[in-house]
Amino acid sequence: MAGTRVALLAGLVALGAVAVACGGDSDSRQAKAPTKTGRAVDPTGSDDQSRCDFKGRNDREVRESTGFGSFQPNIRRVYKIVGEGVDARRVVQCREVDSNLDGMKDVVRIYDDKGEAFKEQADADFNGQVDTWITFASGRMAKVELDKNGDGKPDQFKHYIRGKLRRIERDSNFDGKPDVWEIYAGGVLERMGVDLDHDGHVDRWDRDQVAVRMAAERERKLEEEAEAKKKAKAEAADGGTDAYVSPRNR
Ligand SMILES: [Ca+2]
Ligand SMILES: [Ca+2]
Ligand SMILES: [Ca+2]
Ligand SMILES: [Ca+2]
Repeated sequence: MAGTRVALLAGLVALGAVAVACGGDSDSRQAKAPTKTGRAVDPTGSDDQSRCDFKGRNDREVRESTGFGSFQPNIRRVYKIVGEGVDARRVVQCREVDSNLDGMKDVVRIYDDKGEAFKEQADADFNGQVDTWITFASGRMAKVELDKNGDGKPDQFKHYIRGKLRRIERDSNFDGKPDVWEIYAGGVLERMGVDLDHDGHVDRWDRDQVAVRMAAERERKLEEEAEAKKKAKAEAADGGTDAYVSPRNR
């Protein structure tokens, strides 16, 4: 349980929820600080499963910060500098976090040129393999793909319209083709189609059944929790841009 709590705390810190309240998440250049596991942080990201694109680039600025509960920098932001002189500002391009403080980055978010979230990848079970892929549209979640059987390929697809869940497709026998379709309205499961013989066509649509309603309630609660987490994460995010401060003036 202690490990879970550490991971949860680190996750909150990664989202900025705790860091803001505690005034933590201070920028740090103290690379090579000892870690909980005895590893050291390489500022080039070569040993922490970094997926941000900054290595060997002099048009990127990298900031490492340390979340509450971590003994080492566990949040990395990569910026590009836009404009010149007094108009110069940093635009975040990539942000990656070691949520469970094992020294390996497990969540990476890529931003577009305006600093809006574009894509995210996560290793939610910390086994070193990506299992969650998120696509954003206009900064809002549009698609979430999950790998439930650990084969490296997504088998659950959640589609969102204007940030609201509309459809889930599940590949329950992991043959690469969806066989369960769930249609949502207002966060509630409206109907569910099942392809029983796996020929790619729905054989049965279920509506207004007790099981469907229970599934809807379950999904609604899960989505609410996920939305709350995403909201906290979004609020804690960089907001895309901030004023550029010359290294000389920091
Ligand atoms: Ca990690
Ligand atoms: Ca994983
Ligand atoms: Ca899979
Ligand atoms: Ca299937």
